[in-house]
Amino acid sequence: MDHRARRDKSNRPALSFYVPEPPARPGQPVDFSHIEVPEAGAVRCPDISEPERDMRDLPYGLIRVLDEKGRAVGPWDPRLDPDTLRAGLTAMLKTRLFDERMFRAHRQGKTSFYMKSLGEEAIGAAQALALDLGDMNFPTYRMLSWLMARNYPLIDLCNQIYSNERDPLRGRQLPILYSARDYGFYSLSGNVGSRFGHAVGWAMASAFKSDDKIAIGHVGDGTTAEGDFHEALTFAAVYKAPVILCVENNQWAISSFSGIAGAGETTFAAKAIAYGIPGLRVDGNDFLAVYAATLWAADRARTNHGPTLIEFFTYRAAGHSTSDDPTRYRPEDEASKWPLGDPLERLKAHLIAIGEWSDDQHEALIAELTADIKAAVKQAEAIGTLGQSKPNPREMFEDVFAHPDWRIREQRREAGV
Ligand SMILES: Cc1ncc(C[n+]2csc(CCOP(=O)(O)OP(=O)(O)O)c2C)c(N)n1
Repeated sequence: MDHRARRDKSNRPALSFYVPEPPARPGQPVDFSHIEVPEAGAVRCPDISEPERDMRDLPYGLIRVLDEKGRAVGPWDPRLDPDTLRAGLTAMLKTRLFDERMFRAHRQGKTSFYMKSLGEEAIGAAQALALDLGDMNFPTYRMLSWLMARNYPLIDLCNQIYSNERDPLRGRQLPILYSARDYGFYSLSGNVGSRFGHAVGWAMASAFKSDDKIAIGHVGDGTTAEGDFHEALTFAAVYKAPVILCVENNQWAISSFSGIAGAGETTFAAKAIAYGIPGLRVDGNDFLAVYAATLWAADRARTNHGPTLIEFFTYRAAGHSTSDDPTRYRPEDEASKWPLGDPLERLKAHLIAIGEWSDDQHEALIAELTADIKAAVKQAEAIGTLGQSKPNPREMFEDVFAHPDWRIREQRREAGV
């Protein structure tokens, strides 16, 4: 008799599997009780040369520098000068005002699509200032603040968003998938996981050429469930690529909450442990913590200590895009109750606390940036908004390959351009 048949199976429960659900749905009270917010300054800052096996506490902590009073505390304080802090604040504010203006432009039919960075502006702004010119960012679509911090021209953003004849990418990308090599901003890949692989490959190429430039790659929490994330981490770890790999855990992947990507089982930073590389978990709404963690990982990469995985713990305060309505899947007031606050308000409070900013200066900056944005929008609208003017169709066949192959020539002939 088969030994399996002798087992008594009658008392076994039926098999089941588990589908995680977010703690609150529309109409229910907001519930962030599962989120632990440790004191600012509580996490230690190890030397970059410390072996990875001695750093396995870091992915379970939360690196925070700014406390509730707006003071910078603890070992991760990057001790930035006031000009850098003001540059960060300006980039964040410019991003927020521009986002608001472009969201409205979408509702007015002037662009086909837009995505806001609301609540996540600290990440791109701090990293653009922390990393060197020449380093390469493989960004998400929520990193406009990087371009703002590096002073990318507003008019070029507007022309791309309006898909008009001066679109710097000549209609080859979605309105918000920017590409700005000279600003350290690699062509934004809409295939969400691919950016990690691109960043690792670019970093390895830089090392292969004995260059001194490093790469930084970004994905969202939802994208960590894709194979690309794990493949890139394997390559980065094995070849000790000079790269920083970041997960923006903004709690949502369109309408899927982060639990669907595994947030209930462990932290995203802790995924680093399986690959044998350091993982940092960082308050993504704390400009100073983002800056310090990025610099720490950059120092490791630049000194051939290998890659670092950083989880930025944050919250997507707006909808995923102009095509999304978040009130369908989460409580309407969830964003306003996010326990880590608003990154812009926190940096502003810090600058005021150290006597380097005031409410009046803030209001004046808003007025100045609003005027700049208005001027760029006006200039772009004179060239054309969606459907009013377009790049020449002939251009879609140009700059695709260094030497156009027969398919391109054939398609161009068929299109008659
Ligand atoms: C490979 C791939 N699959 C699916 C999509 C469609 N898509 C675009 S954004 C998105 C959600 C991504 O969520 P997350 O990684 O958490 O990033 P977030 O938008 O929250 O920053 C999806 C599924 C895509 N662009 N690429």
